[in-house]
Amino acid sequence: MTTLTRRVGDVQLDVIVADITTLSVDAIVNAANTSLLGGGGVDGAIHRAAGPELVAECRMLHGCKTGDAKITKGYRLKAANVIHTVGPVWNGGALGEDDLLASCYRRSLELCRKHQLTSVAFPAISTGIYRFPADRAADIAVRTTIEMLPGTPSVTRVVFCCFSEPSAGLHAEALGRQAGPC
Ligand code: AR6
Repeated sequence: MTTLTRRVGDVQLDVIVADITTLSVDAIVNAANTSLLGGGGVDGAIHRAAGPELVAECRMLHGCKTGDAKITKGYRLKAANVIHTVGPVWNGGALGEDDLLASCYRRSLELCRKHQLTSVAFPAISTGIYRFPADRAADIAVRTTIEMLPGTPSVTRVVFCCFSEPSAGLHAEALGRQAGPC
């Protein structure tokens, strides 16, 4: 179900409620941990759906710093690639959490540019097990993505793939505010 679609220049931005492992896009983004060896939440779902080849490739990446991102193939997923990024654990907001979360979106979109990907889907990074406030995270996700679009010309579609209606509502509000009315 598409909750909201906006165009910014030539780029289509969608907010949907879906299981990100089902999407046919060039890359889905994984909210991973620094080991890149799997975990719970969306990370666990992506590894289950992609199959054991994914963790085998991840093992060769030797982890990932918080705020950074690394790319692998998608194996049994419909998505050809997985971009693994590590969001910050929320600790009250004074430890650079906002900048680190923005960096996840920035570094993921930089990988899209580097690999000439056209479509990418993000989950609401850090808003589950890492407890980042969902409204604040949605704002950062949408703002950082829109800021990055001019420097990411290969990308023509960005999906904010939410896992609940309230999460989609927050992304839709942020998109409505920041991309302007239809
Ligand atoms: N499709 C889309 N979104 C999902 C899915 C799914 N299949 N499953 C969960 N979400 P979380 P984090 C949403 O906890 O907070 C892992 O153990 C979920 O509702 O997956 O960044 C990692 O290994 C929430 O809105 O990631 C790390 O240790 C969002 O995805 C840690 O969790 C992110 O929730 C990362 O925590």
